[in-house]
Amino acid sequence: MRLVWHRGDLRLHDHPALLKALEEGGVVGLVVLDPNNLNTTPRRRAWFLANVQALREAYQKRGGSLWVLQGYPWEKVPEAAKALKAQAVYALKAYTPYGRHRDERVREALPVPLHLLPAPHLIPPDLPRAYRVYTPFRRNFQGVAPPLPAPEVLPKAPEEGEIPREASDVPLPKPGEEAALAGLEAFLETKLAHYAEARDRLDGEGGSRLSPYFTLGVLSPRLAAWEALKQGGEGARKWVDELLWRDFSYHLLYHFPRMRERALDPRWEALPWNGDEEVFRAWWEGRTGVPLVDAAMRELRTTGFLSNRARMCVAQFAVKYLLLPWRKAEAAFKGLLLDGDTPQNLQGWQWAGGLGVDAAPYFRVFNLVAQGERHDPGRAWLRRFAPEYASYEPKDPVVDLEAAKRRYLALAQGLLRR
Ligand code: FAD
Ligand code: IRF
Repeated sequence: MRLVWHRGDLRLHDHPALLKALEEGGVVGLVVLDPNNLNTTPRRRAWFLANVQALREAYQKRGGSLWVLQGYPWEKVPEAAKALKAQAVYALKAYTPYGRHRDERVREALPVPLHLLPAPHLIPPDLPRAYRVYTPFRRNFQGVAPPLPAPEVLPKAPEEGEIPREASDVPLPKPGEEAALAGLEAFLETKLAHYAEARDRLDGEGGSRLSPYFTLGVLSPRLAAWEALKQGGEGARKWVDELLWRDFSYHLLYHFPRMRERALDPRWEALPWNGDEEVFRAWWEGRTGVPLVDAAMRELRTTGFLSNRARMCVAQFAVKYLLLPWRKAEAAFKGLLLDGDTPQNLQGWQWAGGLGVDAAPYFRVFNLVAQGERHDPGRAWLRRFAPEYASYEPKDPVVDLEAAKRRYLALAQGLLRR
């Protein structure tokens, strides 16, 4: 008997560890509900638990079973291994600081081997050379290896553990890999061809909206890229580029774990951050008087999703215009996202905020009126989420946009001269 321990890979398709364990003999799936991961907002807990439930059903449908235990993995994985007399535990390699720490502790606590197989990324995040800039990182892309099929049948085994239910304060997408695969198919069929032009829409309708699935590994990025490239075209190339940005995020955090606490370019830490709680709340609650920012923050709160363009705008506004303490804003933002993911969110904030990720120059400061007019030309998105505004012109804004931009640029130039 072998244990297959699922963590951020709640699926059966394209799963090297599951297939490897099956080659060796009997298999039982395992999820450990880890207080260190589940210490988050109700919507994010609910999304994770709904996908654990869907994974259990996928195991059952094929005749197998998924154990779900609650507690610290270094206690629960050995307990499950002992109860099932497992000869080994199989999992996909984790690349985040906590994931790596956890896996070392589990390895020490386990009387049997823990086999960690490379997770299907497009570029392995743990390249020996560390890149801070996307373009040279991307040169390591050598094409996509074919995805692995899901097993059709799984060995029969006893089942153990209840999956708690949690109510979400936002509607959740349909959980599970079947829904994710259907979503992928629909995106490829109807939107991929126009992706290059439509991806910047503020309403997010140009993208796949598959991020909540990718974040929990309900959908394999390798399978997604494989299917897109099979279809081909400019849209496919652009979309795969975004999946490569996802790998770049994992790569950055793997090599620079300190970016959880500090800007990748630590010179920016010396900006005079504004600790005023009122200003933070205005941003957070979407009442800054800047229409684009207010619509975006309200969409995020009421749906758990936001387009990439809107994320860039609100993060940059928080960092460059308001000088809000960026880690506090980054963490709060992640709590609202169903796809909230430590590496991607850190990368996104440090890129949009010009804090050292990639070659994003500090002097790139969005004009939030022009951004709105350009990427929501009919203002349908603005009307939907911030109907009190008739246009993208600010109304009694918390900061004067021109003055705040000048102030930031002067501060930035001063820091770079030091
Ligand atoms: P699509 O356009 O369909 O792209 C396909 C997939 O590629 C996405 O699902 C995602 O997995 C990946 N991807 C796309 N854009 C990026 C990017 N810029 N960086 C990294 N990966 C990308 N994405 C998250 O999944 N979780 C986060 O916590 C997160 N935080 C972000 C914070 C900020 C400030 C910014 C600017 C971006 C953040 N992103 C994050 C990246 C991006 O905004 C979302 O992945 C994307 O908007 C999700 O929509 P989609 O699934 O329709 O993407
Ligand atoms: N992984 C687990 O093994 N156990 C859990 O309880 C997890 N809960 C999560 C909740 C949310 C909102 C997200 C992800 C998880 N994950 C859990 C996946 C982790 O990201 C993954 O285990 C990683 O290797 C360690 I989003 O952090």
